[in-house]
Amino acid sequence: MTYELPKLPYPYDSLEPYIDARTMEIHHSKHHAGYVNKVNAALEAFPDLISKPIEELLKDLDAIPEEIRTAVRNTGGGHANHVLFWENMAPGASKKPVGPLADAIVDSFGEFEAFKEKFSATAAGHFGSGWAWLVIDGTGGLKVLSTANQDTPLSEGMEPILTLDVWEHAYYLKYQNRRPDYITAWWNVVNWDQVTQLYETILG
Ligand code: MN3
Repeated sequence: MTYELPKLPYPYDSLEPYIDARTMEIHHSKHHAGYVNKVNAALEAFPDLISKPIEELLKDLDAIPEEIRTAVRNTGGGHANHVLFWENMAPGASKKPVGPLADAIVDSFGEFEAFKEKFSATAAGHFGSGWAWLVIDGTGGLKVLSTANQDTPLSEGMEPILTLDVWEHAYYLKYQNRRPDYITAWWNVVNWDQVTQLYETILG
């Protein structure tokens, strides 16, 4: 048993003009596929580990044998983070959360626009490669934060529901050094139906 690269739930060109088809194709079929291949290689001799969902391994990195812990953190994180990132987007999706998630965002950030500003500033201000996140923290509240490289909030006891890849490979072909323009464009393809559903599933 090995981890597999999931098919995208939409065609590579369907997030145009916000995210270009060439970037999507390389990002999914080369970068994400590379993480899947590498985490499979790292876990080849550990069938008891690879039989578990990748999220489960990332939630307890201390339980991973030391010789493969960094590989699982980096390449397993790379796999899990991209899975969420693809699911978080869709062409023509609803532009705002509704229901309990919409209420929780207002409770935590004051209003939806204030949340967007905080998330965008966090993504723009993150130094180097990494990810911006909206997470459910240990108390059930919402938080915005960023992580470096392929680190995931799962490893810190939090449940991510929305993420944005701010590695240069995610935007450089179209936006070059203009990461803030990529972030502004990305909001147009966030799939709030999926984020809302994930929020409700996690909080049960
Ligand atoms: Mn990426």
